[in-house]
Amino acid sequence: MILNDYVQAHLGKDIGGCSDEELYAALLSMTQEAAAGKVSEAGKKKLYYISAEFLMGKLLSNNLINLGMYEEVKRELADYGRELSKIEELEPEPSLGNGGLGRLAACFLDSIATLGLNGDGIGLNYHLGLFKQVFEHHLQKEEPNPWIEKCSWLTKREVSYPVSFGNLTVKSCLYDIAVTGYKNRTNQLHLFDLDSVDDSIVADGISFDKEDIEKNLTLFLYPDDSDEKGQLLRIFQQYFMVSNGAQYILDECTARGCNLHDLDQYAVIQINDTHPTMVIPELIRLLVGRGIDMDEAIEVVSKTCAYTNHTILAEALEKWPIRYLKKVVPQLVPIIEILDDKVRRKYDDESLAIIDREDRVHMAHMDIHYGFSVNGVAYLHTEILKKNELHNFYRIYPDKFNNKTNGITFRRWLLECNPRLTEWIESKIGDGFKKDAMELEKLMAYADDEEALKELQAIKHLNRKDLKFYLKRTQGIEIDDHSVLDVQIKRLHEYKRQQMNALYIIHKYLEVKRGRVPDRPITFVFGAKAAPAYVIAKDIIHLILCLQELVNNDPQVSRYMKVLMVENYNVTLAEKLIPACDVSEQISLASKEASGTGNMKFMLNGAVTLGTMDGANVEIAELVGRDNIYIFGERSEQVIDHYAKADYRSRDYYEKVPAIKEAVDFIVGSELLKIGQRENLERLHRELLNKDWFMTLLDFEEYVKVRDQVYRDFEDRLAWERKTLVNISKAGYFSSDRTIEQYNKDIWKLNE
Ligand code: 26V
Repeated sequence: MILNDYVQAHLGKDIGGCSDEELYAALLSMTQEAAAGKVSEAGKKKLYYISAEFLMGKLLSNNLINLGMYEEVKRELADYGRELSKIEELEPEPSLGNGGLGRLAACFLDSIATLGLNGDGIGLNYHLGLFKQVFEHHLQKEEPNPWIEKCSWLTKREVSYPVSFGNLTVKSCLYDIAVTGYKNRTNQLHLFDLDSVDDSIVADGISFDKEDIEKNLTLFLYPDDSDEKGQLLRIFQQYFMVSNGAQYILDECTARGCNLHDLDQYAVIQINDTHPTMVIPELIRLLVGRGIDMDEAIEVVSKTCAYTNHTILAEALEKWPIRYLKKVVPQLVPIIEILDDKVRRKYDDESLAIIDREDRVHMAHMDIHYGFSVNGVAYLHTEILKKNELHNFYRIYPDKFNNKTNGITFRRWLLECNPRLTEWIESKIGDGFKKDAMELEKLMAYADDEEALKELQAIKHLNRKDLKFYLKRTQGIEIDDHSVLDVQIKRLHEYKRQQMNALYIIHKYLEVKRGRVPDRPITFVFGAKAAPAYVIAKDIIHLILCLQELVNNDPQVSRYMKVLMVENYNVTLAEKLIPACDVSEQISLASKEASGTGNMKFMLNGAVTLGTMDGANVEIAELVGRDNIYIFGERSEQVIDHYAKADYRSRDYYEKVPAIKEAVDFIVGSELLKIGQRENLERLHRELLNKDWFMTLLDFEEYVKVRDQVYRDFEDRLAWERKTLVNISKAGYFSSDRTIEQYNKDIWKLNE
């Protein structure tokens, strides 16, 4: 009776006498106490995973599962007629991330603790998160997303460091979130913050005085950087994160007996994308300040830092004008100049420079020269880095480059979000898969077992019903639980091609209007936030919301198809959508999606992928075989070739293929203009015709063909369920436990 005893002792009453709020607070402190009991200092060397984002998701159920208390707590609550899922709704989702990069960091923390490794996360405590998405007049509007409550997972620590920006010095504070491993140790996520930050300076959506650093520093993740003040603020944030991180690391390592000359034997720092890159010059600066000479400091730091690249999009490879750095972090500039100078002396190749001829500092270049490892996040991505994007670096440092295909934690993305499927798997192959995900392969024994396949189908249907009630309650939209559920959930970006999905919906709408109805109704679901300053991405949201209005309110059509864009897509929504989904849309332009991790979550929960040969889709296709995935579109080499030759003209496709012209022109046709804003729809139409940088129209015809085939195949229910089963049984490779074991073996070398 763990929970009942706990509330008796602390509140003097039993579960039945407590409100949901009291139970939530009790569960929170009870798990925190249990987690604290598993903190361990074991291990001389420690990993520090520095990241601007940690997209943690709600923590209550996750922690209960990892601490082995979940079943018992659920049972105890049920004895009193109470539900854990209702109590869980009281928990706000921490808003500390944007997309895949942040969710990956959260999965990694889970696996690091689960494998018993000595490793903490370092980031920032953004009070108002990324932003809360609300839909108004079919447009995305941004609002603050305050998520920190009195009763929370944050624990304030007695740690503070001075951080200097030119002539402004601030004193930080620190909050920790305990990271529980599955039946193993507890690690920490350290989130630095500033006491003086003031939420009340935010007015009118998410705008605020970008120059009031003491009040705005940790308000938002990725504040708008479309002007100079915004870019300076990003640099303030990045430096604040890494300076605190570096001071913390040096303090901890010294306390463990490190003499700083041997830092690399006590610490390894994983730099998650380029946002934390300034940790390199900052550590060098601190070491020199503690009496180590410059050359040695550079060498020590280079042996301690490793870099992960998460994208090949040029816009995301940060290049800061040196004059910005001079304003915000003048103390780093002479060090960066030395680092650049060393490179220039050694290599007569401008493309390798850290400070380019336009006086911009290439953060990724600093990571590659002054880190000991560079990794991509899926096989194809790493190959493209080596052959194309970072080829000149690969030539001089072939040994630094390595691949670490992403993974996801099965605790959250199977055990927690899909208890029905978990129980079914356990009934078939025992519970070994919970510790060793590769055991899921044993499910292949059921690939031709009609009974088992029908059970699997029934589970999906029950999950669908849960989703139906949830969406009705939270989004006010009714979905048909017998329809095919087709889902695209991810950051909104042109390269991910949500616009191609929308064009298909238009195409389908017009077909239904002409009397060609699908065998079974289809529910098209989207979930995506667009960066506040990304105009076309917001236009794509507008298009989808207008389509939702048009399709769902057309009685002739809505019996056959429905469109739903969920508001404020987040981890919690993903956990509801994924277990209920049939078709997983992974349709990025080949070569552009570094890996994708949503694709892995869908596969694990038995959805079948419709995708291009991009990112980790390539590895999924290899594992499940071509009968169990739907692939379309031009391959990455062809796409890279189109860019090199600049020979893609979207207008050619528009003019050549009538179905493309029809769908594209529908965007500015009278039906949608009645619902939406002319300006947004016309801009999107123009973009598709005149630019289409991510080649939507290139793959559209084949997309339609293959997607229609998907829906036809769905009607052979047993054959479809077999695909589902194959997907689940081959998903073991994508456990983040495997990924982390590889990071540790090849890069971190902890416990050696
Ligand atoms: C994106 C944005 C967009 C909003 C404005 C600020 C900002 C700053 C940085 C970025 C880069 C995001 C990088 C990212 O999330 N990459 C994703 O990383 C995943 C984990 O490795 C991977 O699965 C995805 O393919 C990749 O897109």
